[in-house]
Amino acid sequence: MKAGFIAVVGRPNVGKSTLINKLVSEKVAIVSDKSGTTRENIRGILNRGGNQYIFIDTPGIHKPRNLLGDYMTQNAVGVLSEVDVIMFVLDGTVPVGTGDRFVMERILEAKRVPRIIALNKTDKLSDAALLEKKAEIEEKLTKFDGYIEISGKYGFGLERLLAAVDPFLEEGICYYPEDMYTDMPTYRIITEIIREKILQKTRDEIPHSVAIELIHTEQRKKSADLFQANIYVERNSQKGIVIGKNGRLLKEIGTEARLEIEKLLNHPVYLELWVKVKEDWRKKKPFLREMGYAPEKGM
Ligand SMILES: Nc1nc2c(ncn2[C@@H]2O[C@H](COP(=O)(O)OP(=O)(O)OP(=O)(O)O)[C@@H](O)[C@H]2O)c(=O)[nH]1
Ligand SMILES: [Mg+2]
Repeated sequence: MKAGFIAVVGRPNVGKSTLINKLVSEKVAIVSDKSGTTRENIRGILNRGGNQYIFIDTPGIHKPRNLLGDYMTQNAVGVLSEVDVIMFVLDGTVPVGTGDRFVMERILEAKRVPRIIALNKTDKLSDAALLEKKAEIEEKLTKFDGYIEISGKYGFGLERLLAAVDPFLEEGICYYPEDMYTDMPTYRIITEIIREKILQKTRDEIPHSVAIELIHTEQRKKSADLFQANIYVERNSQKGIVIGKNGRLLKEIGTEARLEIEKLLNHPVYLELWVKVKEDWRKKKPFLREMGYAPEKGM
Protein backbone atom coordinates (compact mmCIF):
# COMPACT_ATOMS: atom_id res chain seq x y z
CA MET A 1 0.00 0.00 0.00
CA LYS A 2 1.17 3.51 -0.89
CA ALA A 3 -0.58 6.73 0.06
CA GLY A 4 -0.08 10.45 -0.12
CA PHE A 5 -1.60 13.91 0.14
CA ILE A 6 -1.89 15.98 -3.01
CA ALA A 7 -2.76 19.67 -2.69
CA VAL A 8 -4.77 20.86 -5.69
CA VAL A 9 -4.18 24.61 -5.91
CA GLY A 10 -4.59 27.46 -8.36
CA ARG A 11 -6.38 30.72 -9.07
CA PRO A 12 -10.13 30.77 -8.52
CA ASN A 13 -12.27 29.12 -11.20
CA VAL A 14 -9.55 27.07 -12.93
CA GLY A 15 -11.47 23.84 -12.26
CA LYS A 16 -9.90 22.38 -9.09
CA SER A 17 -13.15 21.14 -7.58
CA THR A 18 -14.44 19.71 -10.86
CA LEU A 19 -11.18 17.78 -11.19
CA ILE A 20 -11.38 16.31 -7.69
CA ASN A 21 -15.00 15.25 -8.11
CA LYS A 22 -14.01 13.48 -11.32
CA LEU A 23 -10.99 11.81 -9.74
CA VAL A 24 -12.97 10.36 -6.83
CA SER A 25 -16.15 9.76 -8.90
CA GLU A 26 -18.25 11.42 -6.21
CA LYS A 27 -19.45 14.95 -5.63
CA VAL A 28 -17.12 15.99 -2.86
CA ALA A 29 -16.91 19.69 -3.65
CA ILE A 30 -19.46 22.09 -5.05
CA VAL A 31 -18.80 23.68 -8.42
CA SER A 32 -19.95 26.84 -10.16
CA ASP A 33 -18.83 29.25 -12.84
CA LYS A 34 -18.30 31.94 -10.16
CA SER A 35 -14.85 32.61 -8.71
CA GLY A 36 -14.52 31.80 -5.04
CA THR A 37 -16.84 28.82 -4.95
CA THR A 38 -14.68 26.70 -2.63
CA ARG A 39 -14.14 28.34 0.76
CA GLU A 40 -12.22 25.72 2.71
CA ASN A 41 -9.99 22.70 2.19
CA ILE A 42 -11.86 19.50 1.38
CA ARG A 43 -10.34 16.05 1.07
CA GLY A 44 -11.37 13.75 -1.75
CA ILE A 45 -10.00 10.22 -1.37
CA LEU A 46 -9.31 7.79 -4.20
CA ASN A 47 -8.28 4.16 -3.65
CA ARG A 48 -6.84 2.66 -6.82
CA GLY A 49 -4.52 -0.24 -7.55
CA GLY A 50 -3.33 -0.50 -3.95
CA ASN A 51 -2.70 3.24 -3.76
CA GLN A 52 -4.54 5.79 -1.68
CA TYR A 53 -4.55 9.30 -3.15
CA ILE A 54 -5.82 12.00 -0.81
CA PHE A 55 -6.55 15.07 -2.92
CA ILE A 56 -7.03 18.32 -1.05
CA ASP A 57 -9.34 20.71 -2.83
CA THR A 58 -8.48 24.25 -1.82
CA PRO A 59 -10.04 27.69 -2.25
CA GLY A 60 -8.72 29.65 -5.22
CA ILE A 61 -5.66 31.61 -4.09
CA HIS A 62 -6.21 35.36 -4.54
CA LYS A 63 -5.40 38.71 -2.92
CA PRO A 64 -7.99 38.84 -0.12
CA ARG A 65 -10.30 41.82 0.36
CA ASN A 66 -11.99 40.74 3.58
CA LEU A 67 -11.67 38.26 6.44
CA LEU A 68 -13.42 35.51 4.51
CA GLY A 69 -10.90 35.99 1.69
CA ASP A 70 -8.06 35.86 4.24
CA TYR A 71 -9.45 32.62 5.61
CA MET A 72 -9.79 31.11 2.14
CA THR A 73 -6.29 31.98 0.99
CA GLN A 74 -4.78 30.91 4.33
CA ASN A 75 -6.49 27.54 3.97
CA ALA A 76 -4.98 26.98 0.56
CA VAL A 77 -1.51 28.37 1.24
CA GLY A 78 -1.39 26.59 4.61
CA VAL A 79 -1.40 23.11 3.06
CA LEU A 80 1.43 23.74 0.63
CA SER A 81 4.17 22.68 3.06
CA GLU A 82 2.22 19.80 4.55
CA VAL A 83 1.57 17.65 1.50
CA ASP A 84 3.53 15.09 -0.54
CA VAL A 85 2.80 16.71 -3.91
CA ILE A 86 1.49 20.07 -5.11
CA MET A 87 -0.71 20.02 -8.19
CA PHE A 88 -0.83 23.56 -9.64
CA VAL A 89 -3.89 23.82 -11.87
CA LEU A 90 -4.01 26.34 -14.73
CA ASP A 91 -6.97 27.25 -16.93
CA GLY A 92 -5.85 26.56 -20.51
CA THR A 93 -8.52 28.82 -22.00
CA VAL A 94 -7.07 32.06 -20.65
CA PRO A 95 -3.57 33.55 -20.81
CA VAL A 96 -1.20 32.85 -17.92
CA GLY A 97 -1.57 36.00 -15.82
CA THR A 98 -0.64 37.76 -12.61
CA GLY A 99 -3.12 35.59 -10.69
CA ASP A 100 -1.24 32.44 -11.73
CA ARG A 101 2.10 34.02 -10.91
CA PHE A 102 0.76 35.01 -7.47
CA VAL A 103 -0.09 31.33 -6.85
CA MET A 104 3.30 30.24 -8.16
CA GLU A 105 5.08 32.59 -5.76
CA ARG A 106 3.16 31.08 -2.83
CA ILE A 107 4.15 27.60 -4.03
CA LEU A 108 7.80 28.58 -4.35
CA GLU A 109 7.78 30.09 -0.85
CA ALA A 110 6.54 26.84 0.66
CA LYS A 111 8.77 24.00 1.81
CA ARG A 112 10.18 22.16 -1.20
CA VAL A 113 7.81 19.40 -2.23
CA PRO A 114 7.35 17.94 -5.72
CA ARG A 115 5.32 20.33 -7.89
CA ILE A 116 3.36 19.40 -10.96
CA ILE A 117 1.54 21.73 -13.35
CA ALA A 118 -1.82 20.50 -14.60
CA LEU A 119 -3.09 22.41 -17.61
CA ASN A 120 -6.88 22.10 -17.37
CA LYS A 121 -9.83 22.68 -19.72
CA THR A 122 -7.82 21.22 -22.62
CA ASP A 123 -11.11 19.96 -24.10
CA LYS A 124 -11.37 23.52 -25.43
CA LEU A 125 -7.90 23.59 -27.03
CA SER A 126 -6.68 22.39 -30.43
CA ASP A 127 -3.35 20.56 -30.75
CA ALA A 128 -1.74 23.75 -32.02
CA ALA A 129 -3.14 25.75 -29.10
CA LEU A 130 -1.77 23.12 -26.68
CA LEU A 131 1.73 23.58 -28.07
CA GLU A 132 1.45 27.36 -27.82
CA LYS A 133 0.18 27.06 -24.27
CA LYS A 134 3.09 24.87 -23.25
CA ALA A 135 5.54 27.41 -24.66
CA GLU A 136 3.71 30.25 -22.87
CA ILE A 137 3.88 28.39 -19.55
CA GLU A 138 7.59 27.64 -20.01
CA GLU A 139 8.21 31.29 -20.71
CA LYS A 140 6.09 32.79 -17.92
CA LEU A 141 6.33 30.27 -15.07
CA THR A 142 9.14 28.52 -13.23
CA LYS A 143 9.88 24.98 -14.38
CA PHE A 144 8.15 22.39 -12.24
CA ASP A 145 8.73 18.65 -11.70
CA GLY A 146 6.00 17.62 -14.11
CA TYR A 147 3.58 18.96 -16.73
CA ILE A 148 0.34 17.28 -17.71
CA GLU A 149 -2.59 18.25 -19.90
CA ILE A 150 -6.01 17.35 -18.54
CA SER A 151 -9.72 18.03 -18.67
CA GLY A 152 -11.27 17.63 -15.24
CA LYS A 153 -14.71 18.06 -16.68
CA TYR A 154 -14.42 15.27 -19.23
CA GLY A 155 -11.84 13.16 -17.41
CA PHE A 156 -9.05 13.40 -20.01
CA GLY A 157 -5.50 12.85 -18.85
CA LEU A 158 -6.39 11.60 -15.38
CA GLU A 159 -4.40 8.37 -15.77
CA ARG A 160 -1.36 10.48 -16.59
CA LEU A 161 -2.12 12.68 -13.60
CA LEU A 162 -2.14 9.67 -11.24
CA ALA A 163 1.01 8.30 -12.86
CA ALA A 164 2.74 11.65 -12.30
CA VAL A 165 1.81 11.57 -8.62
CA ASP A 166 2.64 7.88 -7.99
CA PRO A 167 6.41 8.24 -7.46
CA PHE A 168 5.80 10.66 -4.58
CA LEU A 169 3.43 8.49 -2.54
CA GLU A 170 4.71 7.02 0.71
CA GLU A 171 5.17 3.26 1.02
CA GLY A 172 3.44 1.10 3.59
CA ILE A 173 0.81 3.54 4.71
CA CYS A 174 -2.95 4.00 4.48
CA TYR A 175 -4.74 6.94 6.07
CA TYR A 176 -8.44 6.26 5.52
CA PRO A 177 -10.75 3.23 5.31
CA GLU A 178 -11.29 2.12 1.71
CA ASP A 179 -14.98 3.09 1.56
CA MET A 180 -14.39 6.68 2.63
CA TYR A 181 -14.25 9.25 -0.17
CA THR A 182 -14.28 12.47 1.86
CA ASP A 183 -13.75 13.74 5.37
CA MET A 184 -16.55 16.30 5.09
CA PRO A 185 -19.27 15.76 7.69
CA THR A 186 -22.76 15.27 6.26
CA TYR A 187 -24.12 18.52 7.72
CA ARG A 188 -21.40 20.42 5.87
CA ILE A 189 -22.16 18.67 2.60
CA ILE A 190 -25.80 19.70 3.06
CA THR A 191 -25.03 23.38 3.64
CA GLU A 192 -22.64 23.30 0.68
CA ILE A 193 -25.34 21.85 -1.59
CA ILE A 194 -27.66 24.71 -0.64
CA ARG A 195 -24.88 27.24 -1.26
CA GLU A 196 -24.13 25.72 -4.65
CA LYS A 197 -27.73 26.13 -5.84
CA ILE A 198 -27.63 29.81 -4.83
CA LEU A 199 -24.26 30.31 -6.57
CA GLN A 200 -25.58 28.76 -9.75
CA LYS A 201 -28.70 30.96 -9.78
CA THR A 202 -27.37 34.37 -8.75
CA ARG A 203 -24.61 36.71 -9.87
CA ASP A 204 -22.51 39.77 -9.04
CA GLU A 205 -21.85 40.05 -5.30
CA ILE A 206 -24.51 37.59 -4.15
CA PRO A 207 -22.51 34.37 -4.64
CA HIS A 208 -19.76 35.86 -2.47
CA SER A 209 -22.17 37.22 0.16
CA VAL A 210 -23.97 34.00 1.04
CA ALA A 211 -23.40 31.79 4.06
CA ILE A 212 -25.54 28.83 5.13
CA GLU A 213 -26.25 27.67 8.67
CA LEU A 214 -28.09 24.49 9.50
CA ILE A 215 -30.22 25.41 12.52
CA HIS A 216 -32.29 22.31 13.13
CA THR A 217 -32.36 18.71 11.91
CA GLU A 218 -34.60 15.76 12.68
CA GLN A 219 -33.69 12.32 11.39
CA ARG A 220 -36.79 10.15 11.08
CA LYS A 221 -36.96 6.49 10.11
CA LYS A 222 -40.57 6.37 8.89
CA SER A 223 -40.99 9.82 7.38
CA ALA A 224 -38.94 12.49 5.71
CA ASP A 225 -35.94 13.95 7.56
CA LEU A 226 -36.31 17.62 8.45
CA PHE A 227 -33.58 20.16 7.75
CA GLN A 228 -33.99 23.85 8.56
CA ALA A 229 -31.35 26.29 7.41
CA ASN A 230 -30.67 30.00 7.40
CA ILE A 231 -29.28 31.64 4.30
CA TYR A 232 -27.34 34.75 5.32
CA VAL A 233 -26.76 37.63 2.94
CA GLU A 234 -25.03 40.95 3.60
CA ARG A 235 -27.77 43.43 2.64
CA ASN A 236 -31.52 43.78 2.53
CA SER A 237 -31.49 44.22 -1.26
CA GLN A 238 -29.73 40.84 -1.58
CA LYS A 239 -32.40 39.21 0.54
CA GLY A 240 -35.07 40.28 -1.96
CA ILE A 241 -33.04 38.90 -4.85
CA VAL A 242 -32.46 35.50 -3.24
CA ILE A 243 -36.15 35.18 -2.35
CA GLY A 244 -37.21 36.33 -5.83
CA LYS A 245 -40.57 37.48 -7.12
CA ASN A 246 -43.32 35.73 -5.13
CA GLY A 247 -40.64 33.61 -3.48
CA ARG A 248 -39.92 31.88 -6.76
CA LEU A 249 -36.14 31.77 -6.67
CA LEU A 250 -35.96 30.57 -3.07
CA LYS A 251 -38.42 27.83 -3.96
CA GLU A 252 -36.29 26.73 -6.91
CA ILE A 253 -33.17 26.74 -4.74
CA GLY A 254 -35.00 24.70 -2.10
CA THR A 255 -36.32 22.12 -4.54
CA GLU A 256 -32.99 21.55 -6.28
CA ALA A 257 -31.11 21.35 -3.00
CA ARG A 258 -33.69 18.98 -1.50
CA LEU A 259 -33.47 16.58 -4.46
CA GLU A 260 -29.71 16.45 -4.15
CA ILE A 261 -29.79 15.98 -0.37
CA GLU A 262 -32.31 13.15 -0.79
CA LYS A 263 -29.93 11.47 -3.22
CA LEU A 264 -27.05 11.91 -0.79
CA LEU A 265 -28.97 10.48 2.17
CA ASN A 266 -31.06 8.03 0.18
CA HIS A 267 -34.04 9.20 2.22
CA PRO A 268 -36.92 11.69 1.71
CA VAL A 269 -36.24 15.18 3.04
CA TYR A 270 -38.16 18.32 4.05
CA LEU A 271 -35.99 21.35 3.57
CA GLU A 272 -37.01 24.69 5.05
CA LEU A 273 -34.98 27.78 4.20
CA TRP A 274 -35.01 31.30 5.64
CA VAL A 275 -33.11 34.26 4.22
CA LYS A 276 -31.58 36.59 6.82
CA VAL A 277 -29.43 39.70 6.66
CA LYS A 278 -26.13 39.90 8.53
CA GLU A 279 -24.56 43.20 7.49
CA ASP A 280 -21.02 42.82 6.11
CA TRP A 281 -20.59 39.41 7.71
CA ARG A 282 -17.47 38.68 5.66
CA LYS A 283 -15.63 41.27 7.74
CA LYS A 284 -16.81 39.93 11.12
CA LYS A 285 -14.65 37.35 12.82
CA PRO A 286 -17.17 36.00 15.37
CA PHE A 287 -19.74 35.39 12.66
CA LEU A 288 -17.19 33.75 10.38
CA ARG A 289 -16.37 31.38 13.22
CA GLU A 290 -20.05 30.62 13.72
CA MET A 291 -20.28 29.69 10.06
CA GLY A 292 -17.34 27.31 10.47
CA TYR A 293 -14.81 29.55 8.73
CA ALA A 294 -12.46 29.35 11.70
CA PRO A 295 -8.85 30.31 11.01
CA GLU A 296 -7.25 27.67 13.22
CA LYS A 297 -8.50 24.86 11.00
CA GLY A 298 -5.55 23.37 9.09
CA MET A 299 -5.18 20.84 6.32
N1 LIG B 1 -14.51 23.24 -20.49
C1 LIG B 1 -14.14 22.92 -19.26
N2 LIG B 1 -14.67 23.57 -18.21
C2 LIG B 1 -14.27 23.22 -16.97
C3 LIG B 1 -13.31 22.20 -16.75
N3 LIG B 1 -13.11 22.08 -15.43
C4 LIG B 1 -13.92 22.99 -14.84
N4 LIG B 1 -14.62 23.68 -15.76
C5 LIG B 1 -15.59 24.76 -15.50
O1 LIG B 1 -14.92 25.82 -14.82
C6 LIG B 1 -15.79 26.44 -13.87
C7 LIG B 1 -15.12 26.46 -12.51
O2 LIG B 1 -15.01 25.14 -12.02
P1 LIG B 1 -14.68 24.80 -10.49
O3 LIG B 1 -14.36 23.37 -10.42
O4 LIG B 1 -15.74 25.33 -9.58
O5 LIG B 1 -13.37 25.68 -10.30
P2 LIG B 1 -12.48 25.91 -8.98
O6 LIG B 1 -11.08 26.03 -9.42
O7 LIG B 1 -12.78 24.86 -7.97
O8 LIG B 1 -13.01 27.34 -8.51
P3 LIG B 1 -12.94 28.01 -7.03
O9 LIG B 1 -13.50 27.05 -6.05
O10 LIG B 1 -13.78 29.24 -7.19
O11 LIG B 1 -11.51 28.35 -6.78
C8 LIG B 1 -17.09 25.65 -13.90
O12 LIG B 1 -17.99 26.35 -14.73
C9 LIG B 1 -16.68 24.32 -14.52
O13 LIG B 1 -17.72 23.68 -15.21
C10 LIG B 1 -12.76 21.52 -17.91
O14 LIG B 1 -11.94 20.60 -17.82
N5 LIG B 1 -13.22 21.93 -19.12
MG1 LIG C 1 -13.49 24.98 -6.08
